[in-house]
Amino acid sequence: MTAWTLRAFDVLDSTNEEVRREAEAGAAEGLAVLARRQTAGRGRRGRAWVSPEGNLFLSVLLRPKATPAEAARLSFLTAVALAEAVELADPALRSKITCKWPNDVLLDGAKLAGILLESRTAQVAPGSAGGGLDWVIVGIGVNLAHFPPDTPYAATALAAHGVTAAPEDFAGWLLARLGYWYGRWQGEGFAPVREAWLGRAQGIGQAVVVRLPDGDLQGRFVALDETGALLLELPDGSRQAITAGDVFPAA
Ligand code: BT5
Repeated sequence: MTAWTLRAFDVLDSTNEEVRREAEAGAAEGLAVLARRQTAGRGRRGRAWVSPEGNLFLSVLLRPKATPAEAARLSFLTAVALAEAVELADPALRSKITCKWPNDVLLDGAKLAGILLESRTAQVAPGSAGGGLDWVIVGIGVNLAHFPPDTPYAATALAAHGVTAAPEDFAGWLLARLGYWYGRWQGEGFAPVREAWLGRAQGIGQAVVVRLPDGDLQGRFVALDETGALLLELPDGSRQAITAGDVFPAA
């Protein structure tokens, strides 16, 4: 299990940005940064993350011995840890918590939390084999107290379900579960993480729309493959592995 070094701030631009600065300066694996609020919280692909005080903003620094493709699967591991942390906040929420491909945790079908993975590949001498990872930052935002009302995918917060959790407490539960799953991933690979994620997957077997940069794909979400790709069964019966995109329930 990873030993975490937690640093807490009142305000930061982004906890991912703070950890990136520390990583570039040589910080060791296990640094965890918590902020009460963020002024430039970010999501994937340049999107913004609404970051008011009362919610959780946490980023951790990892330096796994893994390829970039393997490290991309850390989002599933984080989602499972997050789901378990929510259960520690209130065990009664167990049946309402699901993991949505690739990086969200839903409560009663609405987005409770988001995960942002950022990484840097080590520089390699020209002509040598591809570089390993220098660092991976796992950034986690959880709507404990507040959620934005006007997002394309409906959002929610723990407080909206009558559950009160302080960011410091939630960070403790989350880091404990994250350390556990990171240890298992390092020892056993992706298989146990995949199984735990599938046990909580949102929309398996259902009709979905996958929004890709060049258009939408309709199909049935049939599985998560061994690499973390979403397997989509198309109307003609063929299967396509989706490695990046946003998933919505089919209308
Ligand atoms: C994510 O992006 O879901 C990843 C969010 C990661 C945020 C954490 S907070 C700590 C760390 N520091 C950072 O700067 N970031 C990480 P994505 O799947 O791209 O979702 C972003 C979209 O979700 C936005 O475009 C909005 O539509 C919506 N959104 C924004 N804020 C939200 C919120 N608080 N709750 C639910 N949805 C939100």
